[in-house]
Amino acid sequence: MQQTIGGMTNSPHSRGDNRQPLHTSVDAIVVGAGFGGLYALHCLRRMGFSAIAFEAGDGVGGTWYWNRYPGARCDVESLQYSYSFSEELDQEWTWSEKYAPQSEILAYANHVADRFDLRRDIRFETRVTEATFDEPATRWIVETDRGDRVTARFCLMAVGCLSAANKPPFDGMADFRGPIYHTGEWPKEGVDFTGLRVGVIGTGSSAIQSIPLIAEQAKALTVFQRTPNYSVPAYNAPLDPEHVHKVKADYPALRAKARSRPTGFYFPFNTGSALAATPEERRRQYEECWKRGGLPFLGAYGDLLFDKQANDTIAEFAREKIRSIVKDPKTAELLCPENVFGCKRLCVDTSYFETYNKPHVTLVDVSKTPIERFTPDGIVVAGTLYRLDAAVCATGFAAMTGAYDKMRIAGRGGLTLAEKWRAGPRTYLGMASAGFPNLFMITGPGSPSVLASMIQAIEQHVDWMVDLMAHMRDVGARTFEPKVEDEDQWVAHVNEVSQVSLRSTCSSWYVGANVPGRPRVFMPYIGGFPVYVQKCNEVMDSGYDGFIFDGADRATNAPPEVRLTRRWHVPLDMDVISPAMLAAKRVPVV
Ligand code: N01
Repeated sequence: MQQTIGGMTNSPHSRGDNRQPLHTSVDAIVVGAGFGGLYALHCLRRMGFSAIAFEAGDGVGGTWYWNRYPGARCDVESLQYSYSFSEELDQEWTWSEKYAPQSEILAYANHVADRFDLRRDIRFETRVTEATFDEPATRWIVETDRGDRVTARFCLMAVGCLSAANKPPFDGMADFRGPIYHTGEWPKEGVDFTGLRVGVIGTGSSAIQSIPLIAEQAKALTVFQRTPNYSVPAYNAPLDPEHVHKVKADYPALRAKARSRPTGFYFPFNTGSALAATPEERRRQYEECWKRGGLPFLGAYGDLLFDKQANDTIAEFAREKIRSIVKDPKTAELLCPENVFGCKRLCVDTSYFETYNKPHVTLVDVSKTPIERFTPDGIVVAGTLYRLDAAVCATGFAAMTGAYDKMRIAGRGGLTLAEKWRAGPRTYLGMASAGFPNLFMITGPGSPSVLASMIQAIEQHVDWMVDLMAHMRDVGARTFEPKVEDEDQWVAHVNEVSQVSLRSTCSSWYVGANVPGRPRVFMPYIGGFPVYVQKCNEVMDSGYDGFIFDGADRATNAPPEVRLTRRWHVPLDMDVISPAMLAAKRVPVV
């Protein structure tokens, strides 16, 4: 049985090495060695910058290192959920399933680290505690919990959007006799629930993926649900080698198509209106899309996330599916969400709703009577004790900004990022924040990030950032940072575009509503990936409009040399521009 610390099992990613603290200086420090950090190291090295990455885990992979819970897998098809920067890498790696499991994605991250020889620049089991901008020296001083003190001209935050676990402090947790796990910090050696009474708190993506597998092992499973979620079947299966061969025969074509889609990945998308279709046509379309499964179900019509009436039609269809699967009508009703379909991040499952037909699985509604407390023997809700041997908090993350909150980041005049972002994150293009010179945020708040395919979003950011660094070297600039007025305009624009989408209307982690006390601001940029990429290209081509350069000995407003960013200068696929993209381009939404 795991040891519990403060009521929550401390993830056993212990320190193996005894290295000496680093006291050195480099061109760039990268915080995190997930997909963002790995690609940043690769590009920095390619462009001749020296760099060191610090990583809290004892291996690479970030999200895919920490989220080892049963059933964890991607929900963007594997053939697209991968780096696109290397044609050789695309050709040599072969995914086994439509949606790869966590272990395979982690193996891929390790393969990338080895293939591009990235490990030698990573210091593992090391958490960055402070990053302070030394104004006279115009350098960042980065300190870690291992006593490292490294200075660098640039700091690239590759800390992830969903990496700071949300651990609600339920009363009595420390008294609970069994282990308490968090899905986002799953023990490396796995967990065997055989013969145990298990409780799962939460019904988001992590819970929906893990519940069916936990139920296969547990003697009894109790799920504590605050808000039901919509979920579409994954229809996961081994990949057909013929299909893989066809994709590999022209991988760049698939990558180009993906880049021009609002989500940054390719799937069939119908721009028509759900309301213009007859009820029979709609049903046919929904049934057809349901059979394809996964997130592309949301592409059934173009107005589903923009018109409440249109959304009602897909929401009712999804509720009917739940009622047709779950045999007990009371449980089925509890599992039926009432909110906007796709407002919270849509889940993708394998046998989630079917699991509630098993006699040893119980659903407990905690929407009106919250979890009261843990006792040594289990969890109490509305005066009833649910006896448990182990508990799983599938309670998500302090999204988008949580990982930044874990460090003390001090910019000009000692202002900390936490102070600056008290009322919500403020960035220009989701990449940089005024007052924090030479600090990049990979997939930061205000960029498409979680609303696009993450790996594509990471690559576009890193390419753009490293090109900016190379430009500064070209012109002899010491620092860059956004102008306050451009940042203000971008923050207002991100907010304005979000209002167009029904996604801004519910209590999701997109708006920080899942963690009490966080400001309620729609954090990712919802204008669509190509619109955003085009904006970044325009800013770059104009000589970095909206940024101030300091110390340049040559003109900084001349168009910079386009290096890594060349592959992002692609034409938009106008057929699939969504209403949010039209709003982003300030075209009336129809
Ligand atoms: O977290 P969540 P997640 N008492 O925030 C509940 C990505 N991801 O880890 O909805 C009781 O979605 C909370 O209830 P409510 C994906 O982007 C991707 O599941 O706030 N319950 C909710 O039910 C995803 O969206 C994959 O009312 C409490 C749950 O805990 C994101 O990560 C797989 C509570 C948290 O759900 C986050 O997903 C997994 C409390 N005090 C994750 N506090 C893929 O498929 C919270 N909850 C790729």
